[in-house]
Amino acid sequence: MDTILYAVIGLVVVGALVYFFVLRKKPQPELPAGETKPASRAETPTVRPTEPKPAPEEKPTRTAPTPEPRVEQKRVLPEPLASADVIPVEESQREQPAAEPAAPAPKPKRDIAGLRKGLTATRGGFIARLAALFSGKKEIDPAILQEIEEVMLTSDVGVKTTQSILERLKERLDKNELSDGDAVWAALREEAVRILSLPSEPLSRRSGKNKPMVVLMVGVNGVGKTTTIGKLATRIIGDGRKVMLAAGDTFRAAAVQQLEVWGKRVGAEVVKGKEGADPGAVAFEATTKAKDGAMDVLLIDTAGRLHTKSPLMDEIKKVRKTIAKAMDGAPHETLLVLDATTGQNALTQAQMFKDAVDLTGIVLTKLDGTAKGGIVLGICDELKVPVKYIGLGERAEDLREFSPEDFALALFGKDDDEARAA
Ligand SMILES: Nc1nc2c(ncn2[C@@H]2O[C@H](COP(=O)(O)OP(=O)(O)O)[C@@H](O)[C@H]2O)c(=O)[nH]1
Ligand SMILES: [Mg+2]
Repeated sequence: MDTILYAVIGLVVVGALVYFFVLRKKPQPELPAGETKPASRAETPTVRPTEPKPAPEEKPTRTAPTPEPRVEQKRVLPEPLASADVIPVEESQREQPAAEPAAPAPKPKRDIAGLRKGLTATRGGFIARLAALFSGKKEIDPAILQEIEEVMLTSDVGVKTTQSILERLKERLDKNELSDGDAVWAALREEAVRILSLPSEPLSRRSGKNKPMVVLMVGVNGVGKTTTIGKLATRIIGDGRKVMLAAGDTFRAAAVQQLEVWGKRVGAEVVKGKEGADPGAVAFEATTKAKDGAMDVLLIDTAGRLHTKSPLMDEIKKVRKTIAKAMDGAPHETLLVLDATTGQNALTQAQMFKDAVDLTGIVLTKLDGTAKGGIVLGICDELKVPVKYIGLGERAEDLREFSPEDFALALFGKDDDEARAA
C-alpha cells in the first residue's frame, strides 16, 4: 500500500514538475524567435533612438527647412521662382564641368580653323614643300637638314632665321632626339613657337590705367594702316570701350574720308584737320579731346611714308613728341603695319622703322593673299618686336590677335593635330 502511495505521490510530483516545466516551456518556443527579437528589440530601441538620432541629426536640416519648404512650396509653387530657383543650381552644376572646356576650347577651335584657311597660300607654299620632304620617310638621316635648309631659304623665313632653326635641329639630331619624320616636324613647330613667342601684351588685355590708351599707326603706303584702325576700332568698341579716331594722314583728302567711313561704321568720332595740316597738330588735338572725352582708346592714323625718306621718318618722330606733350607717356603703343605680300621687303621696312621710332608691336596684314607667311618668323627672330595682330582679309572681323601657338599649329599642323586641338 505504501509503495502504491509513494508511487501516486511520485506521479503527482512528477506531474506537477512536468506541468510546471511545460508551462514555462510554452513561452519559450515564442522566445527563441523572440529571444533574438527581444535581444534585437532590446537593441532596436537603442538603435532606434540612434536611428532617430541620425534622423534628428538630419532632421535639423530636414526639420528646419521642412516647415519652411512647406511654406515655401506653397509660396513657390504658384510662382515661377520655384523652377527658377532650381534651374540655377542645375545650371551651375552643369556649368562647372562645361566651364572648363568652354572658356579656352572655342577660341583655339575658331582661331585655328580660320587661321588655317587664312594661311592657305603659305601652307601650300614652303610648308607643303617641307612636308613633302618627310613623306614616305620612316628614318631620318642628317641629309634632311640640307633639304630643309634649301626649302626654307627659298621661302621668306630669311637666311638668319633659317640658320638658327637648323642649328637647333642639328643639335637635337646629334643627340638622337629626333628619330623620325614626325619628331623633326614637331621640332620645327616648337622652333616656330619659340621664335614667335616674344613678350607682348595685346591691346585688349591692357588695363585702363592709361586712359586714353594712345595708339599710333605707322607704315608705308598701302600696307593697311587705315583698314587696321577700322578693324581695331570695331573690336575695341565691341568690347564695350570708347574709341576716338584721329586722321593724321593729312596728305590726301581721300585718306581722311576713308577713316570717316570707318568712324561712321563703328560709331566713333573722327578728329581731323584741314588738308595738308600738320599731322602733329591733329594728333595733339585728338589726344587732348580723347582725354577730355574720357575715351578708352585713341587710334591715330598717319600718312604712308617711305622708310627710305629720312624727312618723313623725322616727321613721325615729331608726331610722337607732340603726342607726348598732350599726354605724359603717350603714345602707349606705336604699331608698325607691314604687308606680308611684300616678303623680305617687309623685314627691311621693319628694321628702318624700328631704328627711327620705338615700336611696341607689329601688325602683319594680307596674310590671306600670300605664300610669304614665313616672313613672320624672320620679323620676330631678327627684330624681336612682337607681332600683335594679323590681317587675314579686308573685313572688320579679319583682324586677329596673334597667338604664337595657334599660328604655328595652323601653319605646321596636320589634320589630326587640328582635331586634337579642337
Ligand atoms: N586681303 C587683305 N587686304 C587688306 C588687308 N588689310 C588691308 N587690306 C587692303 O589693303 C588696301 C590698303 O589698305 P589701307 O588701309 O588703305 O592702307 P594704308 O595706306 O596703309 O592706310 C585696302 O584695299 C585694304 O582693303 C588684309 O589683311 N587682307
Ligand atoms: Mg591710309
